[in-house]
Amino acid sequence: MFYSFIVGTAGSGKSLLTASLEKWLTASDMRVAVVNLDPGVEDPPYAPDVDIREYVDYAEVMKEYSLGPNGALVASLDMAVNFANELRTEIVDARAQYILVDCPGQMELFAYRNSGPLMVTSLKGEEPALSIYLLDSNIAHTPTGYLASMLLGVSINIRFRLPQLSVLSKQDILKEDQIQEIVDWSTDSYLLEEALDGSESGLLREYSGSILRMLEDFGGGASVIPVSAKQMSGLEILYGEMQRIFAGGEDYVADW
Ligand SMILES: Nc1nc2c(ncn2[C@@H]2O[C@H](COP(=O)(O)OP(=O)(O)OP(=O)(O)O)[C@@H](O)[C@H]2O)c(=O)[nH]1
Ligand SMILES: [Mg+2]
Repeated sequence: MFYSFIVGTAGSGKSLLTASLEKWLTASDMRVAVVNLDPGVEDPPYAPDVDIREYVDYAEVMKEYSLGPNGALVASLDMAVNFANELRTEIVDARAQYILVDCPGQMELFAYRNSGPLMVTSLKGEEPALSIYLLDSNIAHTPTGYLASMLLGVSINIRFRLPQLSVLSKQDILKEDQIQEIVDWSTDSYLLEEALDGSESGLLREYSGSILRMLEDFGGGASVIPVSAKQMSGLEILYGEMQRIFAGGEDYVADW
């Protein structure tokens, strides 16, 4: 069993990528199980094999504890951790090769609360796992947007302690040369420095430079993988990278 946790900012395309990846893997004769970990989702674009909504009622939590949407999500996840064993049993019973886990929209809450990483650890057990971190093309097409997205990716990496792939989601909304530019930023920090020079100045430019160097120290340099879940493009390359990690047992996590 290979676990892939799909994470990214709200609306970055996690659920649709989960659906498209399931389709792609199934069409390639692989057995896939999809896990919905988002208590608040109403109508995901796939039929979940395992669903957190069977264990916690987000609307009920919101009402009973008089919480807003984010507070209710936090509370629902905290409660759901009590059912991690049941979820895990369901996943194992699905007898799939690939387990795709669609994570909650408010990834910040999911990753920063203890319940998020605890859930990840409980679900995967000792099985090989990775996270697929989505950088939304809507945000990552500017140098500072790209930098901020990568920074968030590092936060996730620190918390999940899993090998991590960075995916540029919704590539279909960008032009070919824009996509190439972002891919180049990911593999050559000098080009990102240049782009920052062209778009920022003063203190903001200085801070951006510091963040960039920090990212480099953290072990940047792996290319982002452009995909479009809408057009089903880039999935073959994403799969190749997943395979490389699963087969090679590579560890992308910094040695703390
Ligand atoms: N153009 C384009 N739009 C996309 C793509 N993937 C997702 N979207 C759109 O982006 C919006 C959000 O997609 P979701 O898959 O729900 O994103 P999410 O990250 O699961 O969202 P939350 O769970 O609410 O955080 C929807 O309107 C999708 O149709 C894509 O590859 N291309
Ligand atoms: Mg979603």
